[in-house]
Amino acid sequence: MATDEHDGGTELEANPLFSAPMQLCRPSACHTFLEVVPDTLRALKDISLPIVMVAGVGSQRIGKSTILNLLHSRRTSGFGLGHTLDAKTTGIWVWMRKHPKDPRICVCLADTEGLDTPHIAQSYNWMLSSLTVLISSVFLYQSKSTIDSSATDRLSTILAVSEQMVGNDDSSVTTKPFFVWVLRDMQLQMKSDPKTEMMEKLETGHIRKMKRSFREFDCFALPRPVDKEEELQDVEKMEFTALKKNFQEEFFLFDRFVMNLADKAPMYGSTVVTGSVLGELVSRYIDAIRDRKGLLSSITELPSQAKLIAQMSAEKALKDGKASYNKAMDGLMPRLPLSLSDIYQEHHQALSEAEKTIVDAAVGVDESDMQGLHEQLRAYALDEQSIISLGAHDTGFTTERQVRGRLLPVLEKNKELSHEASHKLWQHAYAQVAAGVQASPCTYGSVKEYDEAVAACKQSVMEGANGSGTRHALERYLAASKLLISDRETVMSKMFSCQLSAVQESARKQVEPPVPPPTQKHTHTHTHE
Ligand SMILES: Nc1nc2c(ncn2[C@@H]2O[C@H](COP(=O)(O)OP(=O)(O)OP(=O)(O)O)[C@@H](O)[C@H]2O)c(=O)[nH]1
Ligand SMILES: [Mg+2]
Repeated sequence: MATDEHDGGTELEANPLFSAPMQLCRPSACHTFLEVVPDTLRALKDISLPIVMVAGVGSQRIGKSTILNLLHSRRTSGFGLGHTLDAKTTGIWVWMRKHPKDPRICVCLADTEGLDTPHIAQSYNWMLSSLTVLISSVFLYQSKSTIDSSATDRLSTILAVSEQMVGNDDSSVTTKPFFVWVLRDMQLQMKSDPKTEMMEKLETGHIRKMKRSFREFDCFALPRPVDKEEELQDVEKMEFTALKKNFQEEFFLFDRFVMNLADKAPMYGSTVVTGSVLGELVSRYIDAIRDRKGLLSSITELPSQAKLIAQMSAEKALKDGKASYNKAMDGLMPRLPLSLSDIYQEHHQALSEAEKTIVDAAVGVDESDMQGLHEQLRAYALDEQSIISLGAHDTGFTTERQVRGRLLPVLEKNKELSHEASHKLWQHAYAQVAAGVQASPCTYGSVKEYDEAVAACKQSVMEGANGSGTRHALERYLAASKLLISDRETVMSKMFSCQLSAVQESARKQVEPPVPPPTQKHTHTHTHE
C-alpha cells in the first residue's frame, strides 16, 4: 500500500475502516428502525478522499458477505465474521479499500442485512435497502439463479421507498448509482447475454422505475463457488484459490466489471462524496425515515407491499399531474392577456393533459382511489364552485374573487395586463373626441352628437380589439370609465350654458323694446304742389 501523503496513504492506513469492517447502521432495539453507529461516523469523518460505495443487497444467506469479502481482498472472510456473535449481517457494514487503478479513490464495500428474514418487519427491509440505493454508487442486487417476479416486485418497492426518502430534496446525490443484478449459483446456460435476459424479464413499469433511480443497469451471473452442498458451509474458511475454477474465472471478470464502475466518485450537489459527506447523508436519510410525516412514516403500518406501492404510486401520480398542469399554466403566462373563455379553454386542455399524466403514472391504484386523484387534481387547479361560476359568467371577470386554485394567479395577471392594454388602446382612440370636448367652443353641438362620437370611437376600438383578450376588459373598462362620465358632463354643461345664453338672449329681446330702425332722411321733391 502506498503511504505518501498525496494519495492519503498514511491517513488511510491509520483509519480503522480500512483494517476491518465496521457497522455503519444498526437495527433499533425492536428491529423496526435503523440508527447510525457513532464510532463509524467518526472514522468516516477522517476520510477526505472521494468515496465510491459498492453495496450488496438481496435475500439472506445467499453469499452477499462472501462476495463482498472477495471484492475487498480476495478473501472469503471479513464481513459477517468476528465482529458480532451472530454470524449474520445486521444493518449495514462498511469496509474500505483503495481503488485498484486509482489510489486516490476509496472503494467502500457495503454489506447489508438479508431481505427476507422471517421475523423481521418488511418495512424494515425496505428502509434498509432503500437507504442503500441512495448512498451507493454500484448497487449489487442479488438473487438466486433466476429473475422472478417476487424479486422484481421487491426491487420495485425498494425504489419507491427510496424516492420517498429523497422527497423534494433536490440536493441529494446527483450521480445515480449503477444497478447490477447478480445472479448467484447460476448453473444453467443462458439463452442470451444476461442483460438481455434481465430486460426481457422486467416489466415496463419496473424498467421505468429503475431508470428513475439508476444511471444504467446490467446483469451478471456467477456460478456456485463449490460443488458439494456440505462444502458450501465452509466457503468462508476456504482460500479463494480453493474455490471452483469457473467461479474464480467469472469472479475475475465480475471484479473488473465492478471496479470499472467504481472509478468515479459520486457528487452530492456540487460536492464530491467524502467520508463526512457520506456520514451526513446516512444520518439525514435515517432522520427522514424517523421524522417524515405522511406516507414514509406510515410504511410500518401498511399491510402489504402491493398496498404500499399503490399508495406511493398514487402520491407520485398526483404530483406529476400537478406538475403537468403547472407547466401548461406557466406556458400560458407570456400569452396574456387573453379573453376569459380562451383562458378557460386552456385550463381545460391543461387539466385533461394532467389527468392523462395521472393515469400513466398511477400503477396498481384502484378505481375509487383513482377517482379521488382526479378530484384532488381538479380542486388543485380550480375548485368546483369557481368552475360553475366561471361557466355562468364566461365573458366577465366578476367571479374572480370566488376562484381558488392554481388558475387564480393566471386570472389575476390577465386582469392586470388586460386593464393596462385597454387603458392604452382607449386613451389613443379617444384623444380626438376628448380634444373636441375641451375645445372652445365645444366641437359638439349637442350631447347626442358627443354620444355618437363616443359610440363610433368605441366601435372602432372594439373592432380593433376583436378576438383579442382585451375586448372584454375594454368593455368593462369603458363601462366603468369615470373619464367618459365626466367628459359627458362637461359637454352637457357646455350645451347647457349655450342653451342658457340662447334663452337669456331671447328673454332679453322680449323685455327690451325693439330698437327702432334709424330714421330715413326724406327729400321731398315737389315738382307740382
Ligand atoms: N449457495 C451459495 N452459498 C454461498 C455462496 N457464497 C457463500 N455461500 C455460503 O452461504 C452461507 C452464507 O454466506 P454469507 O456470505 O454470509 O451470506 P449472506 O448473504 O451474507 O448471509 P446473511 O448476511 O445472513 O444474509 C455461508 O455458509 C457461505 O459459505 C454462493 O455463492 N452460493
Ligand atoms: Mg451477510
